[in-house]
Amino acid sequence: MQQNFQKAKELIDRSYNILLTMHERMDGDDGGALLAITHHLKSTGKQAVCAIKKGVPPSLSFLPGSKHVREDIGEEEFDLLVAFGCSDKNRIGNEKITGLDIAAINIDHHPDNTNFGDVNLVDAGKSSVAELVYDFFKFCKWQINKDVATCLLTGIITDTGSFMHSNTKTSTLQAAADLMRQGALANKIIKHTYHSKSPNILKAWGKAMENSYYDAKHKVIFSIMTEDDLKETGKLPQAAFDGFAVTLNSVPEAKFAMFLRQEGNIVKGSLRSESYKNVDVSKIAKLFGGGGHKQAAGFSIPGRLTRDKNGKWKIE
Ligand SMILES: [Mn+2]
Repeated sequence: MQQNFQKAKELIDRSYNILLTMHERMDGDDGGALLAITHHLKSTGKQAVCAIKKGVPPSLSFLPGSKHVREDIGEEEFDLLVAFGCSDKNRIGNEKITGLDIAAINIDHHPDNTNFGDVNLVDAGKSSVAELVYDFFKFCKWQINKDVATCLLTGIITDTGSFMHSNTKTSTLQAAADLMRQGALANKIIKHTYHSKSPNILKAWGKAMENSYYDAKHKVIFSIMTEDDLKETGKLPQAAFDGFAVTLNSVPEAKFAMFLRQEGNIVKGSLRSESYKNVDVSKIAKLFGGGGHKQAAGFSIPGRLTRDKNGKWKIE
């Protein structure tokens, strides 16, 4: 990794117009890492443009620098692309960006990353892209100010479930402690990312809890939110169910948790498990065209959740 860090640093050092991007629907980890590097680039006088399909969700608008994130690029020219959390280039979801003929740095911690970059900073052993980018800052001896620290700690906190998941290693806690020393406030980040739900979202979670079902034969806990269920809850923000699959995954006997919900004409699936359960949920997600990590994965497929006359769920 040190060699790749060196190559990435050299590429950044000799570039001036840098485009930073990630997969659509910014999350705390890739988004935090992207903004942290943006802060550094701007502090050195470089042009840094952040373009993310569908922009910043309200839960992450507290991140310093988030108001500069755009949903698309214009006619400007770039000499370097930095992509965060994309296992392959198409996950960027913007043909204008994927079609650019410029050098690319690919930063990720998905085990199925295709190493599409000219330089790849990919380590599936890291808790988060943010922890990897923290190591990169340290390698480059770049200054970690309060804004950078807040962005990186947000990535670590959101990807470790506030240090509750098994990906929390001693290196993760050491990085988090150092980021707090630089001024990042863990309690404030946790408040923004986990403990701010509208009454409507709480009701929707209640409905999703009520719909949960434990299949004792296959040892799976699942829940389904149909269009009808969602009608009752009213219009919800996109991130309304973030974290629900983690809560569903509280049953010790269940090998994994699966949460399916209708979102327009798409069925979204979230899967969670734990290391001691020895299930690779990313393999299940892959069957449906999705992906992710061993213990946290997801997919989206076009279709509609329906129930047949025997009470069996289907996606039509
Ligand atoms: Mn991540």
